[in-house]
Amino acid sequence: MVELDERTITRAIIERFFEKLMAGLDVEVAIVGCGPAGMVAGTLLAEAGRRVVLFERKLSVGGGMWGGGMLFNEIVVQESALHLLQRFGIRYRPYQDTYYTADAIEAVASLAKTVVQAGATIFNAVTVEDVVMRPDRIIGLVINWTPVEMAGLHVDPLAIHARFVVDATGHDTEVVKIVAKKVPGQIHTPSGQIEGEKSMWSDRAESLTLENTREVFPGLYVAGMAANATFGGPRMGPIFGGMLLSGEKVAQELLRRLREEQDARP
Ligand code: 48F
Repeated sequence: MVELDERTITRAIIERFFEKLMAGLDVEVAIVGCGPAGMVAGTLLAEAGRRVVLFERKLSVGGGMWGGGMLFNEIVVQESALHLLQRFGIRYRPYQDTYYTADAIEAVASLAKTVVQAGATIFNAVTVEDVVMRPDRIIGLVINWTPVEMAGLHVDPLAIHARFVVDATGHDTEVVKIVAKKVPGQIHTPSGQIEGEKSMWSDRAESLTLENTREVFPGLYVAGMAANATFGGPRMGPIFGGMLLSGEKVAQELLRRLREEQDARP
């Protein structure tokens, strides 16, 4: 019997974590936010063989999905997004017409398991506090430990590079806010500024989420609720099809862009 040694346990954690950190220094896609939109996007990109990292401010992934609606931990998904529930192995039940329900906990757990097993790396308890720009394109992210931010400690951050960044930070649309402040009037919305989220209108919000999932500044895409908050779409409440479909759309767009860049290289 080998006696367990605390130093070996510590070394194992440090070495394995540093492998992830080093591999995450230069990636093809960096996704900010591990809500449903970010985790779907991360999975589809990683499954296609792309180098992807996700940063999540909280210790737990899942964003606004855990609590269903008002802490009733069931989510509603419309028929058009059922293929994604199936792809992630999330069981669902028909309710009526186009409405289906799923257990919110099973949904988050399945998304989290699939994204990591697909090959994406999640860095949790890490906050994205700024972007790296050159000067007309986003080429990376500035990151720090969330506890540093929470404690208000004056500690310089670190940075990573990415060909593309996805703001999947939900209602807060944090990455776009940072960029909009740095280059006033220059983000690709009608006003050049963040349009801001409108009041609840589930039907319109779900279709607009997909329309609004696009590049908002060179190198920066928006997905999920951040897309509607950026382009002035309404909120939708605890129906999650739009979030899943938005993650799928941004992944497809980025796979196309990455392929185009590869083909253009001599
Ligand atoms: O809010 P969230 O779940 O975004 P989503 O994927 O889904 C929205 C729905 O949950 C719900 C809705 C649909 O009915 O409207 O709200 O668009 O997940 C966003 C994640 O981003 C993290 C945050 O902690 C959350 O888990 N996040 C936000 N800002 C940062 C961040 C940041 N600066 N750095 C890292 N993570």
